[in-house]
This record gives sequence, C-alpha cells and structure tokens, in this order.
Amino acid sequence: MENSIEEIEAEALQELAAAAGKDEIQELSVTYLGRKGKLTRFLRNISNLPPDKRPDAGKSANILKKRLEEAFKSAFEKMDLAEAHRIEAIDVSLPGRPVPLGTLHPITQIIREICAIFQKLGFDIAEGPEVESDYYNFEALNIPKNHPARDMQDTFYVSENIVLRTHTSPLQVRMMEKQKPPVRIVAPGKVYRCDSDITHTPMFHQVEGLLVDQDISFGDLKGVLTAFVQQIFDEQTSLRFRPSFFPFTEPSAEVDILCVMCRGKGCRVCSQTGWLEVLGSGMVHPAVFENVGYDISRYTGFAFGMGVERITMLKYGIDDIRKFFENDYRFLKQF
Ligand code: 2U9
Repeated sequence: MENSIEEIEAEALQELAAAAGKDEIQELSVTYLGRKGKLTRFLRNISNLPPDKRPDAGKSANILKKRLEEAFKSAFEKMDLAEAHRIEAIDVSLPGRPVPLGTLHPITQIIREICAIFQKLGFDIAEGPEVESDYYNFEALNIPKNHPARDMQDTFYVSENIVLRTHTSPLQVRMMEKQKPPVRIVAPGKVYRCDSDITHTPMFHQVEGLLVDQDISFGDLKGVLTAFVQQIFDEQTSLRFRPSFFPFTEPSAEVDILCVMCRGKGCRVCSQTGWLEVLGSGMVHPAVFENVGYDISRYTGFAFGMGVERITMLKYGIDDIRKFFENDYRFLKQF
C-alpha cells in the first residue's frame, strides 16, 4: 500500500481547499478518483492486504470515495455560485451606453424645408410614379419627337414607350387631367437622367411647382420665387431672371441668385460671374394646357423646377454631388 486512507483523505481535502478554479477541481477529481487516481489505486490494491484487513480497508475506501465525490461536486457548485455573483455584481444603476441616433439625409431635410416654404405660400404637395409613359414624360409637355432629351443618351428607357421620369412634371400633367383650376402644387421626388460627373448623378431629386388660375402673370411667378429664394437662403439674396427656353413654358426664364459664397464679387463657385443659377421657370405653354383640356382663353399659369442636390450644395458649400450618395456617416452626421 502506497498511502493510508487517512493520508489520501487529508491530502485530497487540503488540495481541494487550495483549488483556485473549476479546472483545478476537475484535475483533482482525476488525480484521486480517475482510472489511475490515488483512491482508485488504493481500492485496486485491497486484494493484496491480508484477508482480515480487507473488509475494513474496503469499507473506509468506499466511504472516502463517496465523501470526495461529494466534496468535488460541492466545490464545483460553489465556483458556479461565485461566478453568478460576479455577473450579478454589474451595477445595474449605471447609465446605459449611448446608441448613436441617425439623422435625416441632408437631401430629405432640404426637400422638407422647400416643401414647407411652398406650403406656407398656399401650395399642396403631390407625389407620383417614377416609371412613366413617353406620353406623360414628353408628349404632354410639348417636348417634340426630335428633342435631345428624348435621346437614349439622356433618358433611361424601360421599353419603347416607358421611361424613368426625367423630371417630376408628368405628375403635374396627371393632376391637371384630374382637377380643374385653381391648381397650386409642388412635386418633389427622384428623377433619372443618363449623366454622371462631379455635378450630375444618374438619379437626383427635383422639386417642381405649378400654379394655374385666372389672371396669373409673370409678376406672380417672380413674387413667389423671390419669396422662396429669400426663405431658403436669406433675405439679402437678390435674384435675376434671365430669358431661356423650355418646350413646356413660354416665356421661360432661368433664375440666378447673387453668389452665396462671394456675394457678387466673383469667385471659383460662381465662375467669377457673381451669380449662381438655381431655378428654371416660365409661363406654362398653351400647348400643355390644351393637352389636359384647360381653356387657354381663361387660364394662365406658371411653373418652375429646381435640382435639390444643387440647392443643398450651395446652401452648405458642398463641392461634389457624389458625397450625397456615398453614405459616409462622417459626412452625413454634419447635417
Ligand atoms: C408642367 C408644365 C411646366 C417645370 C419647369 C424648369 C423650368 C427647369 C430644371 C431645373 C434644374 C430641371 O433639375 S433641373 O435640371 N427645371 O428649368 N422646370 S419650368 O415646368 C413645368 C412643369 C409641369 C405641367
């Protein structure tokens, strides 16, 4: 016999008391109760004892085996309990970790701002399909068959007669078909053009406006657009109307504002002209009214359109339109 049963017991309990973790307890359990463990060896060697000693030795070895099994089990449980206490020791009264909140995309913010200004001026907001027929996107708006906008280079064709709308104007045609004047609507939304560089993306956002009633003049158009520009930029922003051409308006005018960067002195942003183009506008062409069945001897109206990305770039001094579509949080969180 290598060790007496008393020695094995004292040694096992002493080592168990010093065990620092579940792994050490597991190792001790193998050292004493495993196949080659100290107590197992003792039990195996009982047959070598004189016959009269065997019953007592067997009895006390089995009692110790049970005792050690229980001691290891309870030591394991104690460790589990200590672990649970450590977890419970988390201070639940501490404030939670802040979850960063997203913000509205700058384009969405400016669309909302533009719409709110026109709503105060008495316009309703209208939205419509981004996939349109050739009729609503071009024909009804007096855009002739040979117009460059109809070219595959400028327009995304879904099929021969179906396009991704190149402006939000088709929606306004649909509105006029449904309702008689007076009409006062602004149409915000995505539009698509086959174009991509530092100032153009294949999808961008427009807000267009349309006002139709009796006795509407170019003076009304100037008044509404001046009120709008001075609210979206500031009251000191002066406007300039320059003659232009669009198939759906006659007469037509492009609207420039005094450069927001240099206030007219001339800089890189305004190409040294002192002015920035921000809107297109004009009196609705009688051919458009005839297409929707409006009486051109009774009604006149004006329309205007603007690119939201351009307005946002000028308002915040952003130099590359592609920044709006990269979803870089460091850029977006500034707005
Ligand atoms: C109807 C009739 C006429 C909308 C108009 C413009 C002038 C215009 C451009 C501004 C920058 C498009 O995004 S942009 O490239 N728009 O210059 N848009 S008048 O005229 C309409 C609309 C609807 C029924």
